[in-house]
Amino acid sequence: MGATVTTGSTSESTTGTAASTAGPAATDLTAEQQAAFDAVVADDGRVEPRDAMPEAYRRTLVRQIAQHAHSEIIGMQPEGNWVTRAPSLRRKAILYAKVQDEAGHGLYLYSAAETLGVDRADLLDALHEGRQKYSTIFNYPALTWADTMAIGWLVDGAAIMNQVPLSRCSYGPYARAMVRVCKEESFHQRQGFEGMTALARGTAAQKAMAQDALDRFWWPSLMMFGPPDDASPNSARSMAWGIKRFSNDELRQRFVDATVPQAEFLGLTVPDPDLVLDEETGHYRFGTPDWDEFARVVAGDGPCNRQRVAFRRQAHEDGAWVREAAAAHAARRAGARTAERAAVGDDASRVA
Ligand code: FAQ
Repeated sequence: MGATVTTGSTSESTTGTAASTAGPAATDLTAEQQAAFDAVVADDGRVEPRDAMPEAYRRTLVRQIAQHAHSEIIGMQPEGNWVTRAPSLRRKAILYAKVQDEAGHGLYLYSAAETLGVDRADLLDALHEGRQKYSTIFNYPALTWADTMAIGWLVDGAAIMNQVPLSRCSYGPYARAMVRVCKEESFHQRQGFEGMTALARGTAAQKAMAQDALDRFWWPSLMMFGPPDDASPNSARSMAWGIKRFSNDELRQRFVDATVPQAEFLGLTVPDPDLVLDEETGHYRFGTPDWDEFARVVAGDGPCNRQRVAFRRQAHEDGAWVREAAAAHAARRAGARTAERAAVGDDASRVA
């Protein structure tokens, strides 16, 4: 915990400053290194772990990738809650696979973060101690089966809208991790939409359940894209660095444009009295999310924040024996391999 890592010319505590946004100015590189970095970004190339990069760029990536990884594993909880109560064996098998996929996404992302010189154990400590964030959406409860389907449709739908551009992010390991993640999220979104379709075409009670889920998940889904552009401290710099390709508001608009027709297809009503299609632009105009609520949930005061973090901490503690066993097994295998190599060396010298 609190390990100090050295990356390039600077060192920092991975549990402390890695979680904060502001880094030193981009002048911590030599002029030649800075020019090489700028050229890669300008040519839409990929920065790789071995390349020199500004410390502020590295910190921004650690912050974003860690928050993204935390979101994936905390995001297993609302739907995981329904695995034992799925309405059929088919739905249960699909949901189980989806929740496992989210764990896998967390693993790719922690691995991508580790290429930036941080340790995943420190990142998990930062999550458990509330020093790093995860997406606000996962602090809302999945109260009904329809909520689980709405999460697939809306939350995975929003995740794809945000993450497809990230597969062109300037940092190679993050961009490559996004390719498989997006393919899997795409399946998740379709299973959610298919499940919502079954409910919307079902009994009156099932349709009402689907509408209720849309009512509760619509606005929190719009908040997933982050604060409005004029209140987003990181966007301008992240876009200049090619980490983000579109602003928070641009992606939010794309999500609304793509999702409203889907709600109409389902015969459901989007809970926004201001929603209207602007015939001239072809885009929907929509109301303002409750940014005070967003700030409260980010600050730890959402409906399920405490429960989510407490459950995650408990799961981590309960899994300690697995990590210890895996480490002991790896150490024993490494020892066996060393002994084997030594024995081969002895034989070779006898033959000679
Ligand atoms: N929740 O200046 P910006 C998924 C923070 S994965 C909490 O605009 P930025 C899969 C932000 O971090 C969902 N915090 O920041 C799944 C920053 O914090 P700071 C997660 C938020 O980074 C589906 C501050 O506010 N996806 O759903 C949120 O440029 C189903 C100022 O904001 C990702 O993480 C929020 N919603 O843009 C799993 C994608 N929004 O500086 C299970 C990668 C903002 O104090 C089931 N991340 N903040 O540390 C991104 O694209 C960006 O980080 C944004 C925010 C767009 C989220």
